[in-house]
Amino acid sequence: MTSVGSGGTATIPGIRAEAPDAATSNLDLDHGQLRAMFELMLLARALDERTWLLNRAGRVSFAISGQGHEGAQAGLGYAFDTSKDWLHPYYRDLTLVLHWGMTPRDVMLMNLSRKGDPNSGGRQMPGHYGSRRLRIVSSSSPVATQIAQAPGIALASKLRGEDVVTLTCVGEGGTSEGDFHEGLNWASIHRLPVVFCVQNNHYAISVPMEKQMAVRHVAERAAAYNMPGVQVDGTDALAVYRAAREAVARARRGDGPTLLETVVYRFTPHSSDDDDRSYRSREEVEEWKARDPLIVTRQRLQALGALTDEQEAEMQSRVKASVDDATDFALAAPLPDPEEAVTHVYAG
Ligand SMILES: Cc1ncc(C[n+]2csc(CCOP(=O)(O)OP(=O)(O)O)c2C)c(N)n1
Ligand SMILES: [Mg+2]
Repeated sequence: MTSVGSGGTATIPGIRAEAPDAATSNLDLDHGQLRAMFELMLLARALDERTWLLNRAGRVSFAISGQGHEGAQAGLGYAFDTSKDWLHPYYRDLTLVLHWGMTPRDVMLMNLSRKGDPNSGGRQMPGHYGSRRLRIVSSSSPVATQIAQAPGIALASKLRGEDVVTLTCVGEGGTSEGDFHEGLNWASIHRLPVVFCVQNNHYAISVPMEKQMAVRHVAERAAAYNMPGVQVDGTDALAVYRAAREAVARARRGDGPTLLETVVYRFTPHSSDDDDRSYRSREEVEEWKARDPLIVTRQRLQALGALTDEQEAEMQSRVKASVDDATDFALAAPLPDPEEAVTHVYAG
């Protein structure tokens, strides 16, 4: 396990870590917003679980999961203004794209490769999100390309004088790609309004952190680009929200980018094509599941008096109805025409 213990602190020379008590103090979200944030996490988890069931049943070709990352993404998302800010996501960002306005039906149309899939019309692998309407930039499969591209979007916003911040996410493995370093360097030189979030789940498929980089914490990489590096417990949505809010405010002020490291764990194998038993112990997985972001964030809300059992039961039934509706809708939706397979592949 990382040094960020439950509740969210880490004392690391040179980088700032969010204190656990900070997570519940000085919050500008009311109880209704806190509940909506939690319901978003429940919805993402339920959709993700349904996707795996459909994969195992032979209906969904490929599943790549955000289970375990929901707290980090919900906390991040709530710090942005989704009516104007841009999201350049990575494949685990289901919670974020739902927050940015993608619907459960959209997600299931993607998972089941249907013609009506707003991401790619059913042509891309599931997990490659993109929507011009929602300001979600299409993801590419090569890891970390979005880190080089997001500063370009932020530069455009800056040149146009817009009050717009770009959020981009990547795994910790992606921080060893050249694109990551070029992107951070460029964004810092030009003080671009961008927030880089590394969702550190300790593995790049089977490769553990210590075989990926010689620093102990991803946030330390920020020092090389003269930007703040903040490490936060990604199981605690409120701690992430508070850290992200500061990064967004810094970007809006014109003070430039921030590197935010959210420490999480993925509960599933890397993808539906992976067997994680070959590289991590069941004990390790169980230890992290005890710190499921749904458990941690539920406890935070209950401590604030923002969530009762009855309210959560109502949320769960809304979530189930929504996931059932999305599944039925997408299963009944038409597949793309075979000739559409080459749309946008060759010049028309
Ligand atoms: C440039 C490149 N190399 C390798 C791959 C294969 N690949 C896909 S995801 C992945 C692991 C990435 O790990 P990390 O960045 O930690 O993200 P995580 O999946 O753990 O969230 C790899 C190696 C790829 N897509 N692109
Ligand atoms: Mg990883």
